[in-house]
This record gives sequence, structure tokens and C-alpha cells, in this order.
Amino acid sequence: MVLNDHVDLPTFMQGVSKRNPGQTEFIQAVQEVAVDIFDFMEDKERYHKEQILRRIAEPDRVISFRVCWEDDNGNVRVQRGWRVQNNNAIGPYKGGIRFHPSVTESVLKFLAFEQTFKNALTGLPMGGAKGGSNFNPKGKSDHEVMRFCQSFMTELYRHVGADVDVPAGDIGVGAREIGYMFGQYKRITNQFTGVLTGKGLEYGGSLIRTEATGYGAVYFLANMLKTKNDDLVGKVAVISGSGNVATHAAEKVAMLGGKVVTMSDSAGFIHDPDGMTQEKIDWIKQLKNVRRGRISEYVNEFKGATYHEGMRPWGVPCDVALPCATQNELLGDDARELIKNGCIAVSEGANMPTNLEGVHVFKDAKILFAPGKAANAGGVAVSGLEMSQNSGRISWKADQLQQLLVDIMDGIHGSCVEYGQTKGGYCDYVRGANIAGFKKVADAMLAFGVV
Ligand code: NDP
Ligand code: 2IT
Repeated sequence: MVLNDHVDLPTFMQGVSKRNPGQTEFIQAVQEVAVDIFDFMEDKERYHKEQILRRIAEPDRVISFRVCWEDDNGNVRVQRGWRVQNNNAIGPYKGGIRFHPSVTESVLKFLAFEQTFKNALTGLPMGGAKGGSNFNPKGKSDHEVMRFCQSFMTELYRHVGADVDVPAGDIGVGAREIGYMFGQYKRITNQFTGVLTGKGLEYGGSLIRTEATGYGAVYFLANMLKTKNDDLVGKVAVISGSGNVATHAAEKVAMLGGKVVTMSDSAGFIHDPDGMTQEKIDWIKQLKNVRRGRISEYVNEFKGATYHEGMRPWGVPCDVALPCATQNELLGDDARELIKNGCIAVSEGANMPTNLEGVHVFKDAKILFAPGKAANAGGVAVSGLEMSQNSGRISWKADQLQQLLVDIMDGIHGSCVEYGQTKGGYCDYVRGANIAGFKKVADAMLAFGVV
């Protein structure tokens, strides 16, 4: 066998599948990147010889631990927690924590792998990581969530730190959970440091962080439309999810003159043909963050809207679509339906919401398609700015941060165009994001030698 020589893409992917049995999400994420990177590396011997992609696709470490907690009835409950530290070539490990029953090692490995490229695209010094647990916060009391978060951090604290690994929120982890985890970290270590981002404003959080992911995904969408001399004014937008990313994406679409007609959760979607005003979006934020209710309740509040149990919103005719819920929520047939109905642009607020077939459908139709690692990078970018503010013990003003977010999203768009522009004039944003993200991490790794 010839080692350190050019293996071809199928052989590379066979190896990935063999080393990660049953980890379908992780294999899917590597496949989506490897296609572009193999093409890019064709005439770049060093990346091959130094096995750079092989190394990025092997997490630096996967930490798994038991999380025990007591529910309100005194029952002992046992969950599994993980932190996947994928790569710290360009900065401390950085990435969110997800609490959801669907969390597995495969899901967290895919997210940590994607995060490595995403964080590189922001231009800030952050490596890639992701963590979480199969804990389901739905239906749990605040006290139960607190006890779980404290137990989770009691194990995690030894693996993280402001210059080591800085977690943040993701699905099921918002301001409440970050508060409980930060409190426990501080209590155990007796240190007040920027070990988490997405913190409350009272204790070191950054303005604009809550809004950043959704707003950023819409700025990216607007940037794509601008390349066609178009904008969001009067555009009908279909959005999935109704959490942090979805509600802020909806807010920004409305601010820029578009009309958002759907939102969803894991049980179904609502269709509001009149469009969502700021008042309606605020009501949803309150529903999700304070009352912790379901999106179906929207139709009791706002007449003219309908609820579609067990369905996703992709069949609703639209000009632009923003999948903002979870991975693999937009499949090949959904993509075909969107195109048939006239959709011209898709910006992924979620991570890998479109499956491989769906991505191909969008690319074949040559519509504007922004992958999550580029479009949703605004969240982690403002997390990076929160880290800077914490290190300097300062806090920047909202308009400064807002401008930085706009500039960073412009920069990511520019990088995607630089590496994604094809000869026929079509911009393949997936290819552009993969190559631009890879190049930065790969070149840092080359500098370090074989480590
Ligand atoms: P939230 O927990 O705030 O909201 C998640 C939303 O997605 C909820 O509406 C939830 O519905 C829905 N959802 C979750 N799981 C599923 C599922 N299996 N099927 C259908 N719907 C589901 O999370 P965020 O808004 O923070 O995250 C959404 C996406 O954005 C994720 O992919 C995340 O990785 C990504 N992301 C988040 C960032 C952030 O800063 N928060 C940054 C970059 C990306 P329900 O209430 O029924 O569970
Ligand atoms: O997927 C993501 O980029 C996030 N969940 C945000 C990560 C972060 O560190 O802010």
C-alpha cells in the first residue's frame, strides 16, 4: 500500500465510513466537504502528502461523560454528555452545546467538523468544537434544567477554558442554560473568565449575540441577491424553526422589506399569508422563551393563519427560503418543490438542514444557495467578538457590533465568491465556503508539521 500518496475521493470516503461506522451525519458532512477539497487539492501535492483533510476529519478528541441528575420527583436520571474538540489549528476550540434527545456522537462530530470551516470563514481566531447531551429540556421545570446544567458543567469544566475551549448555545441551549452553566463553572473554579459565550449582558455577554445568527443569515441572503441586482423588498420568505435563529431571521427579513409567511417546530408549521409583523415575531419569542409553548398556538392568536400538523413548510410558494431548525430537514423532493414554486434563493440558518440530494437539486437548478457554514456564521462571529470583549474587560456598543457583523458577513460572502465562482458565471457557494474555510485551517496545520 502506498501511504501519503494521492488516494482518490471514493477511497478516502470508504476510509471515513470504515472508521466511523453508523455515523451517518458525520459521514454526510465529510462527503459534502471532501468533494470540493479533492478537486481543489488536485495540483496541491502538500495537502495530500501531509494528509490534511484526513487529519481535519479525525477530531482532536471526543470526550464522553455521564451526567446524573435528580428530577422533581426525586428520580435519578442518567444522560450522556459529549464535547467534540475537532481542531484548534487557528484558535481555541469554539462551538455550541446542544441539548436534544436526537443528539448522538455522530451529530456532534458532524457539527464540530462543520464548525471548524465556519469559524475559519469568519476571519477570527477560533478552532472548531461542539458539545451536548441527549437531555430533553422540553417539559422540564427550571429547577430540573438547572440541576442538569450544573451536573453537565461539573464534568465539562475540566475540558474547557477561555483559552482552551469556549462553548456557547445551540438547539435547546439559550440564555437560561448558559446562565446555569456559567454559574456552575464560576463556582467550581472560582474564576470569572470568558469560558462561555452567549452570556447575559449583566455578566459579560455581548450585545447583538442573540440576534447575530438569524440576522447574519439574512445579510448573507441579501448579499447573494445583490449579485443579481436584486433585494428582499416584497419577497415572500418561507422559514422553518421558531427558535433563536428562525425568529431573528424572520425579524431581519421583515426589516428589509420581505414578507415571512411560515414558521415551524418539530410538530408542524404555521402559514400566515398576511406575513409576520414585528409584533407577531415578538409574540413567538415570548411563546418559545418564556412560556415554552408550541408554534401551533399561533393560530389561536392570529386569525387567518393555519397550522399544518406533522408537516414542513417547503410546499408553501415563496421567493426565498431559510431553513433554520435542524439537520436534514429539507430533502431532495422538498428542494424540487421549492424550485417548481419559483424559489430563487436559499440561505441555511441551521447546520446542514439540506441533505446531499437537496444540495445537488439546488446547484443543478443554479439558484442562489448558501450553505450553513457560511450563512449562519454570524452567530459564532459575534461569539468571537464576545471573547475579545471579555479578554479586554470592555463592552462594545450595539451599533459597533452591528457594523462588525455586517462587515464579517460581507467578508464571508466575498470569500465564497472568490473560491466558488465557476467559469459559466454561476457562484457555487458550497464550494467557495469549503475551500476558503479549508485553506486557512490547512495552511496553519502545514506550519505546525506533523502533530
Ligand atoms: P432553538 O433551540 O432556539 O430552536 C430550534 C428550533 O428548531 C425549534 O423551533 C425546534 O422545534 C426546531 N427543531 C429542533 N429539532 C428539530 C427537529 N428534529 N425537527 C424539527 N424541528 C426541530 O435552536 P437554534 O435556533 O439556536 O438553532 C437552530 C439551528 O441553527 C440548529 O441547526 C443550530 O445548530 C443552528 N445554529 C444556531 C446558532 C445559534 O447561535 N443559536 C448558530 C449557528 C447555527 P421544537 O421546539 O419542537 O424542538
Ligand atoms: O452552530 C453554531 O455556530 C453555534 N451554535 C454557535 C457557536 C458559538 O460558539 O457561538
